[in-house]
Amino acid sequence: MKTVADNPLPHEPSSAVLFDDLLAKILPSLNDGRPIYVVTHERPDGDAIGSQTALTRYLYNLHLPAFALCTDDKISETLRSFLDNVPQCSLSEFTPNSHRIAVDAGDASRVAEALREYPFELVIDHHPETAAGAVFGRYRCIQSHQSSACEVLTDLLEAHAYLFDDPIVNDALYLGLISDTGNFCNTNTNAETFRHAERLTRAGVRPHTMVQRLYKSQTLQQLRLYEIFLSRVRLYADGAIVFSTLTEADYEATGTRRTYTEGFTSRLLLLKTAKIAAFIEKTSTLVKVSLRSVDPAYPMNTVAQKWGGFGHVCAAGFKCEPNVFSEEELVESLREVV
Ligand SMILES: [Mn+2]
Repeated sequence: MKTVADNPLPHEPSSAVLFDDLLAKILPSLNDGRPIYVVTHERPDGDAIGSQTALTRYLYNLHLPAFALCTDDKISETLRSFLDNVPQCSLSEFTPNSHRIAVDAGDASRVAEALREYPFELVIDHHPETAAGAVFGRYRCIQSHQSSACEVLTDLLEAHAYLFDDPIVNDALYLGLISDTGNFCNTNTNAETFRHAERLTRAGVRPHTMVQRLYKSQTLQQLRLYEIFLSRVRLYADGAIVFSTLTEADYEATGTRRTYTEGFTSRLLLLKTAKIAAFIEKTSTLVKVSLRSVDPAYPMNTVAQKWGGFGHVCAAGFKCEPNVFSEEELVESLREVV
């Protein structure tokens, strides 16, 4: 029987909540007229926008004043096309006299800085639990064995008798599934993932249309950026470790933005010899590294942790200041696990 972690306030009793009862338990308390903000992580990906859109729309359908609180406006046009189906508001419109729910973001450091001081009532995530995460949110619905926040959310909605009758909710849930599983190719893809995909497909989601919408949307500028990305490929450990780098100047030269690099890291793993891929993005103030591996035998989260980052076994990352980053040290850390 799945349960949900409960972090009661000091004056409130703790009450174990069964996963299947979570929405029934929490929805009445959200129905007091205050806005309900659904928040996701910064630099949101398909699962972040998918879970944010699906939950906001679901609450909206229940006539609750739910809004997707958009804290990072640099999202791709494709993801924007999903989000634009639900009521939204920006950080400048945020009021603390509200309810807050986080999706695909299990600890405070994942959400916008301006929101970290406010308590969240519900957290829905699939990232491995961290010490910082354990105290974030009253009800913590963390299912780290599941592929995506959208998969967790699909189960929650199904347990609450959602009839899968709203194409906007269904498409958004499917968006998260295909984004985080790399269209059912990554190691987090399993029978449960397909069961959820089947449920959504039977309800009317068109897999072909969704893939076209998500992946067949590249501009010439993006292809040019990818060309630069490929020209920078470097190999270590006999080709088992593949690196590439982009800088601010590359985005400027091609007229692109950092959001245009979705999926780049995984594509480095197409190389026959590749076991680990590292994508390094450099700006004058920040280095951001995305790590991917082909197999859980090469744990990327342990490497990311060394640098203050986190993530899943096969997909993790970290950020640091340029003066503390050393590519040689990163190569050494990766050699230890390959
Ligand atoms: Mn996710």
